Amino acid sequence: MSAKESLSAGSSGVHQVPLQEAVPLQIDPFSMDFFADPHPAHHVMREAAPVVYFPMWKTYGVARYEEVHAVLHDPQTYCSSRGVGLSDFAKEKPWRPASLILEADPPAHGRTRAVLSRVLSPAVMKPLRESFVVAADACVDQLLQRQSFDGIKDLAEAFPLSVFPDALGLKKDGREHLIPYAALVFNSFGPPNALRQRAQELSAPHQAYVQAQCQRENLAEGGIGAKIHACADTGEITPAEAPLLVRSLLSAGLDTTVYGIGAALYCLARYPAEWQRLRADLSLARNAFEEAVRFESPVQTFFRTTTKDVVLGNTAIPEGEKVLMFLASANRDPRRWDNPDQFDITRRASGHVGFGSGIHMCVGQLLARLEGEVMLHALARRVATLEITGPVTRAFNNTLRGLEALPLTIKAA
Ligand code: 8QM
Repeated sequence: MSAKESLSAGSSGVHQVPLQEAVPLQIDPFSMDFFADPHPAHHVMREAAPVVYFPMWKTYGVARYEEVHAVLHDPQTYCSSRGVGLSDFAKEKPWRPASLILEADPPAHGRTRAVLSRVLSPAVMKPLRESFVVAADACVDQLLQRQSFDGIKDLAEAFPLSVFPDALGLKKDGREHLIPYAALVFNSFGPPNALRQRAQELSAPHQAYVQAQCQRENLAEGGIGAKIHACADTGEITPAEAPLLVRSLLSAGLDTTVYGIGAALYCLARYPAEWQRLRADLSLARNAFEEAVRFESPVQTFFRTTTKDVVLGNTAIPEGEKVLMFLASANRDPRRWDNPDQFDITRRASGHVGFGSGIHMCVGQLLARLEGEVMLHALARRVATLEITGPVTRAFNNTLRGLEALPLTIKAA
């Protein structure tokens, strides 16, 4: 029996399905051309095979919903503790101390996850809603006065910046570091290309800011940051772990919602019929945001590392290999979705992997959805038309997909 056949035989030795090869692709999924329009390449990857290979970066890849979902739901085989970027922590020192939640596996992951899950729970979200509504209204009010503005800077960034740092309990000083720090984090999941290298070169002041703001004395009483530190008093986490868990929220909690709200705005501006459906039924705001996350997938990719030889999609992957999950491609896989390239705010968007899936699924998803829902609700209530009135420019990042600028003109309802 050949090595291939014996691998596919499984423990029972009954099924003798010959294994496929991971199809090598010359595509660079971290190139500017790819980022400019990833959808044709996603299609090529999905059609090529269930598992593909990128010789350029020595990584396997999965672009169909089924395999992405399977990898996300088997954390024992596809681990996170060796990093969820291209760098393998078993071979390379991480660029910053590893995240205690993102870059951890069970059982260690369960303890830190429980802490962040509690400080971002429905009970904590409930009192935040009212202040978020006030902030969203104020933001929309001000934009209605101006009529023409940048949907990214003046809305997608301005709104989360007006609510998230306060919810965390951050000092007013130095908040301008938050978005550049997040851009650094997300570029750093990628390969050592120009985007990653440039971000790393400019990183020192952003890292110093974040490091300091994670300390207990810099976090306001009553905020989410203080709630994390309080868990060190009960012994659930150590005092040394608390700042690192605050760092996770500073890394993942702001830019992601900026990109998510930016995605929703870009979708609603491009699809006026969907915008009018939202205006006619404000209760669609939450699902409209969800559909925008599916449609644009602000977080495009993540890696896992195999902990053993494994067969996935009838393809053998050896131990110690990186597997790149194309979340954005899974979110538009026609094997899973009807009319995947259609933005439909009434679609059953649940099941998309824009927030991940399984044990690592976004722990801040309630906060993200709250921000998205409240902003879309405020817009749809007050704004009659939403028009793109200038050049749309793209932001380039190894992990995040979104816009640099979105010139908009709005008219009051
Ligand atoms: C991405 O530092 C962290 O724990 C962390 C960083 C980035 C993310 C998540 C967690 C997925 C949003």
